[in-house]
Amino acid sequence: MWESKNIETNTIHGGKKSQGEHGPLSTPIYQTSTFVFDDVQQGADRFAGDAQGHIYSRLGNPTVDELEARMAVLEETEAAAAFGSGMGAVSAAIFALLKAGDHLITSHRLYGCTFALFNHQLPALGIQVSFVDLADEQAVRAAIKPNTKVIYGETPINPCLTVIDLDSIAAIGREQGITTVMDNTFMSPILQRPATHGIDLVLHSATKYLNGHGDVVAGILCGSSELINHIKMTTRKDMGAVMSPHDAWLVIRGLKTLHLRVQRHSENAQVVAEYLQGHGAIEKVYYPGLPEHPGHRLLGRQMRGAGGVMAFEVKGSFEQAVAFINQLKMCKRAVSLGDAETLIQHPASMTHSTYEPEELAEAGISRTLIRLAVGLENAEDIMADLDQGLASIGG
Ligand code: 4LM
Repeated sequence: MWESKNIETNTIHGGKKSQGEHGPLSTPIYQTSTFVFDDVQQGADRFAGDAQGHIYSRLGNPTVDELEARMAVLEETEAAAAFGSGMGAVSAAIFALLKAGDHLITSHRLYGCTFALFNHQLPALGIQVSFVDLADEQAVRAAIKPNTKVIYGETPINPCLTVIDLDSIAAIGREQGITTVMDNTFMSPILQRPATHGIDLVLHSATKYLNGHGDVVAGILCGSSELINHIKMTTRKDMGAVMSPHDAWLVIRGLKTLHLRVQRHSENAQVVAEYLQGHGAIEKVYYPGLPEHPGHRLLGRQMRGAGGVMAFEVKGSFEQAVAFINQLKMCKRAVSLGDAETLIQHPASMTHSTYEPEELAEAGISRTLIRLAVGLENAEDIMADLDQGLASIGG
């Protein structure tokens, strides 16, 4: 295995193993459910953990192993575990770390399904949850109880791009013996590596930037070998949200261009955010690349760029916001983000429809809020499409 001090090189070579007698450049897809034992003893030794070697693809697969090794290099952690979706990774982490009677501190600002898991499923299983502003260190400290086991956040947060200070959350976790988990989906390891700030577990919806081509649903967790092995041998093995070898291969392929794609997504988004901010039909733009955004101060310290996602509010009614989205010709009306195509969606009725109206208000998601995941097209074309859409509603 070969590793560089430069992440651009590591997206291509980091964690890559030599591939047997034929020496293929591309990682082989081990499209197999099970692995053959020489004899019963060998099988028994593998099950007992006394011998190396694969058993069954829910427990591990060479193509998936390679993606995990590559992600561990990129996130600068000892190990990684791959899952069949980002939510598979969230639930595997949470159920491995929390049991009935334990307490979770999180934010009321989260991706909609993560919020639904924390707000509905966990309390039903006897796990206590406090929703606080994770950007407010005093609020986090005040929420800690003797049974607090996990602090879970996203940064920047979906969809309003609130930025959480990683150093502050990691310090609280270390000091209080609480495991910290951070969803790094919006940044990718190109722009932010939470483990280097002391966060214990880094999470990705690999569906997004890591894969980058809109053709896979996948998730990743990165952390210490101890934590990752625990998750692999408990919730991943027994709940079974595993990644398929073919999907792992597609994500590995995506990683090779991650640094180029993320750089272009960020450059395009900066231009588009500035354009929208200067447009008379726009009420407000939420993007950490704009100096007015409260998270802007953490650019450079924890983020190497502001990423490709922004949200904005149009002036006027909900109906006008909807008419604008419907008027777009090139930008695609779709949830998800991190793809080559610019994607636009309405959080209150789509990604965050799991929130009740008062919960939406608390999370800062108005009915006129629109999320834009800027793609890799020429920024002029993206702005021209937005421009004709805004003109159609009188902007
Ligand atoms: C979306 N998001 O926003 P899977 N963490 C974050 C996410 O944005 C998502 C997940 C986890 C969107 C999906 C429709 C910050 C998903 C969950 O979708 O399970 O891979 O990831 O548009």
